[in-house]
Amino acid sequence: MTQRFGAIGVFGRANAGKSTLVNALVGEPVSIVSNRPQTTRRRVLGILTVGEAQMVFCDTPGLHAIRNELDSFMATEIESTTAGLQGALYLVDTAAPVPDEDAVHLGQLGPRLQGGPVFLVLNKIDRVDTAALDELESRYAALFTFQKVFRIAAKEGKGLPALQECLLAILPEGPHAYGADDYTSLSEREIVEEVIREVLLHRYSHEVPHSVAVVVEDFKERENGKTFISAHLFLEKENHKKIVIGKDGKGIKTLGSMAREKLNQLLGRDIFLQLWVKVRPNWRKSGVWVRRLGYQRR
Ligand SMILES: Nc1nc2c(ncn2[C@@H]2O[C@H](COP(=O)(O)OP(=O)(O)OP(=O)(O)O)[C@@H](O)[C@H]2O)c(=O)[nH]1
Ligand SMILES: [Mg+2]
Repeated sequence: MTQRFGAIGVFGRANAGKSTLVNALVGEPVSIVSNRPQTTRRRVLGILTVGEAQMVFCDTPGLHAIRNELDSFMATEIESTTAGLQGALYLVDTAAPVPDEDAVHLGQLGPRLQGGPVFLVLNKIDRVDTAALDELESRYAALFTFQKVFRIAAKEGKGLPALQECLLAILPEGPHAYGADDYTSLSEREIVEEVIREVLLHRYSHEVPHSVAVVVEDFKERENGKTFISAHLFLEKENHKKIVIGKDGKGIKTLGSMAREKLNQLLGRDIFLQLWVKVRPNWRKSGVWVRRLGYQRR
């Protein structure tokens, strides 16, 4: 049988549920999720192979205002994802919609998608009644020409089979770009960095999670069968460092064991994880540091 292949961009405001949807479609935790906006910082590819069809979902950072160099990097990640797509999903958090902002974003995205179909995906329908959804659907239909509208609850997998079926139908003939068992574009190092950041996002509120960048400095297999990983956590302020380290180092210890547990499972082997906390004032405002901490085109 002939192979079919295509890439689907996943766009929308921060916190709309893009990463949750990509994970649910792929069936693996490809992209980290949190209830805080701006969780995803760079494009992450989730790969789904169904028989002769292979789809690559390009999860993007949420669209938001640009205040620093990290935000600029995130905006470029969104823009650079728009080329070569077979189609795009535009996600809306129906429990907290901001149609005016979405209108601006769709106006910018539309021309870049070069006529490819854009599907409106109304997410989190578990939190909204049907009448409100009907109203929202009409409002969005007036903003942009969507090929089709889907109503889903990504977190519980509701409405996903119909969406997947529709996307499979738009894939053109073409060879697969990935192996049948591949499901992510991230390297093991990147997975470690993202998992540590995800645990931080879940454990801390306020500025701490936004101010962190995680860099794996060392990653090696030891003779005792364990994988040794050393990672640096860069924070913007001394008091953030204090918060993360915690009283008598308890905070960083808990963070380390939570991350290790997740990583043991994800990487399928025994991990020894060492975490170091550093302060790099205002790194998000410095182009040089943003790049040095891994936020650059690859
Ligand atoms: N109730 C409900 N919550 C959801 C649903 N889908 C996602 N969420 C929650 O919405 C929050 C944001 O989800 P993410 O997947 O991180 O959102 P995102 O669009 O990737 O966010 P950024 O990466 O910050 O742009 C998380 O707390 C999810 O658990 C859903 O269908 N129903
Ligand atoms: Mg995300």
